[in-house]
Amino acid sequence: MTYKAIETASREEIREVQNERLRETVRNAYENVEYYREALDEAGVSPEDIETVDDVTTLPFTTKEDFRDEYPDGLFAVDDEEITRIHASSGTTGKPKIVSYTDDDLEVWNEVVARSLTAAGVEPGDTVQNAYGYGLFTGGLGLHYGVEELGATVIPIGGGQTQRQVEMLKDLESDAISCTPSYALYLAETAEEMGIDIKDLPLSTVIFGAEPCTDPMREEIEERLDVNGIDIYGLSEIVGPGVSNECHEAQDGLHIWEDRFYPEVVDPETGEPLPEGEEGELVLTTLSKAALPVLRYRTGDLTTLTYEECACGRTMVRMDNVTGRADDLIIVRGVNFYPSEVEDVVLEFDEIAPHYRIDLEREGNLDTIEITVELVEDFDGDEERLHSEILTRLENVLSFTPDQLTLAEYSSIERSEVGKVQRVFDHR
Ligand code: DLL
Repeated sequence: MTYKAIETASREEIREVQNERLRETVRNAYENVEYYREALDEAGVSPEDIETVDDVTTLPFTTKEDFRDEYPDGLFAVDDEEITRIHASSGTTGKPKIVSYTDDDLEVWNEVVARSLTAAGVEPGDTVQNAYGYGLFTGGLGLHYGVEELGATVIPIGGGQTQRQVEMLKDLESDAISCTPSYALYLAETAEEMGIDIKDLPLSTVIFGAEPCTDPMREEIEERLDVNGIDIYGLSEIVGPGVSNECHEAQDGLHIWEDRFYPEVVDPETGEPLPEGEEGELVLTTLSKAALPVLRYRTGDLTTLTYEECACGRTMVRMDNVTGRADDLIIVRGVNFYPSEVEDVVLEFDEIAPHYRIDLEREGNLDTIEITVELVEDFDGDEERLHSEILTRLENVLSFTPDQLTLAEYSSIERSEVGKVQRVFDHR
């Protein structure tokens, strides 16, 4: 089942819509945003040069630094009176990126979230407990209005209050919960401590996003909660949650709502567009945002695209789930790896809980790395043997030996009840 007919339209039809909306978006950006007027002039591109989406590659990139330089509203294309809502994405450093929406933009956003929920298997009449934080973060209100748009019931509980969340899940018999993947696991742990078997609840779907989640982590969520784990992706600069979503039918990549957001994958180093199927950095162009048109935004997220047919019948391109960002790459003593590689190893061991942290230090001129993992609650095996097994696995996967591997007690790694989990601590 789809929410909108366009989701199964022919590729030609989708392209027609994209062409027209791209032309309109570039015109809006050029005429109403000084930053874009200058950037396009500099690139020698005029809005009239843009005829089809093939011309998108002639446009300059927009980066998160551009958002910061133009703080707070230098990228807005409409007057204040036309703006209905503001959100912001904080990130870890520097000024927040401020984003804005007109009435029409909010309608589009609600619709793409309703499409996403439908893809996740949520139906009108279902109940969705929304455990994303409400406020400037786009997760809370984004999911909230999408659920309402779909005609389902939203429980706006927001982040935190985990025991309460468990009670509500039980008492209100929610069909789905939306939260970060790490929080889904924390919910399972909390339910267990409360003596409630979360698998017995009617909950059938976890719509997780806002953080990377490897396949083994998803399996862990599905198993621990006895649910379908469905990935939702998005970012504030483009709209918020609802840029793309997995379908429950295939659970094989996230359909990008590409009549609204035009995707490319580029080489993160050179910015050169990459062919279908090759991994690179996702670049997105909004196709119908009035308040904040964004041209070729460098998301920093690593993925691949496939236009192959999907079992669900949707014709919209799929992206691989994002397990890392270009800037997540950890470089220690000349060796490069992504945190997701550590996650894959952690999840291989039944004796280890699905929680870990990576600490990077500098001692003199030397970088060191400590990996901390957690034993499961009822561990009663041979710690030394386990330690050496995990170390060997890490060495094989990372091609170097972490300076320290600590097997910590169950529950000793801090859980994040609100917001996004932090697993890498760079003290250098
Ligand atoms: O995290 C929007 C969102 C809310 C998405 C709720 C899904 C659910 P930002 O705070 O602007 O917006 O952060 C965007 O988070 O560039 C990715 O690096 C990461 N991210 C978002 N969704 C996923 C996902 C929201 N499903 C940044 N998998 C993005 C991996 C994700 N990373």
